[in-house]
Amino acid sequence: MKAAVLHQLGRLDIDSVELDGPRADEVRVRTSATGLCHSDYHWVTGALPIPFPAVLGHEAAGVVEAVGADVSEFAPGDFVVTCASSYCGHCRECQRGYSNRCDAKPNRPDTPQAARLKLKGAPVYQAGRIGGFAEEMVVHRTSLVKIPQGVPPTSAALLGCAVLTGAGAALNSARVEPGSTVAVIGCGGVGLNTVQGAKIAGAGRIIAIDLNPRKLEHARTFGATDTLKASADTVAEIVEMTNGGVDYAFEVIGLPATMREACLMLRKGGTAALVGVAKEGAELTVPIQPFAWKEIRVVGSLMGSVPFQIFLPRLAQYYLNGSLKLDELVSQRLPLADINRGFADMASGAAIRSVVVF
Ligand code: COD
Ligand code: ZN
Repeated sequence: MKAAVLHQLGRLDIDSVELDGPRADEVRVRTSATGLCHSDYHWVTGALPIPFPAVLGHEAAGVVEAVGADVSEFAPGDFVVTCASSYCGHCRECQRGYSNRCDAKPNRPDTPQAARLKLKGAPVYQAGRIGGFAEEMVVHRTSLVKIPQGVPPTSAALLGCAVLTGAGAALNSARVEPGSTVAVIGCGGVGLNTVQGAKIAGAGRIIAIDLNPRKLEHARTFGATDTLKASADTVAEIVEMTNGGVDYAFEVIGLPATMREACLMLRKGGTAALVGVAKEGAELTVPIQPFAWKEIRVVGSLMGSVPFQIFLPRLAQYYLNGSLKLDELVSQRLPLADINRGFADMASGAAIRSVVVF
């Protein structure tokens, strides 16, 4: 089968690879569509390390082709979405209900010893234990969830990362309260979903902040009530616009400077949620006194902060009843052969999400 393979930094090559499995607790899925996430781009550029060769892509939708002997929850023909939050079910985090933080992700088919993907007999790493930029995927059963029919595959694919991460930050990590004032710094594929998550939560005012004016226009269509072009004065402008600061500030880029701004733009009792992941070793510097005088809080956010098997069908239902936009997140559909163009459009800021369709 065909796959886009990362052999070196900077570009993907289309190769014929061999796929093995499913083994007992795995599922083989024919890929319908896979979104290009900024994390994939970080691997392409080397901003995040990954072993070579690798098949990237973790935000996929497809149809189950075959299930392993121990899999009873899926059957051939099921419409499924992938998520990188596979889990063991036994560790402390899973047992507390936070399988997104699982300590012992199962059955690592992405390790050379257990590789399900091979190129001329040599192991190929499956990014996110998924490898969605390929015609088929063999994944652990805990990397999948069934999605109701009626969500088009190109839209459904985005549920597993961009929508889960973005909307989950607002609805689960920070638990935005009805009527509150929210700022979202960085309105890309993930941040726009934080905007619509805040809207679903009933936020009274949602201020979108981005360097790119086109992203601000998009943010309005996803529910932002106000927009602000990011500048050196972002914090002062937000404090002025809101008469003292916001109840919730989301950083959805991954930069220490904008994370600091998220903390500084809070009103008393406000919460900053850090969704972006900064470079290895990066540190956040913020004044300490507001933690006491203003009782501000800073929270992390990983893959929506909940078990995705519960949250993604709920998000699909929001789409089906018209309260969550998915189709509008898809800027372009690409054949696998044009995947490098999709990453170029991400780098230039031209696309919200580009989706490879098979
Ligand atoms: N000020 C304001 N806006 C900015 C700035 C800045 N200094 N720099 C960039 N931006 C804007 C860009 O214009 C763009 O609109 C947006 O920030 C970034 O959007 P995208 O579409 O490029 O990126 P996303 O939305 O796909 O990804 C953002 C993440 C924060 C999720 C990502 O970069 C990241 O940190 N990934 C790892 C975290 C994670 O858990 N991800 C989920 C699993 S992959
Ligand atoms: Zn992602």
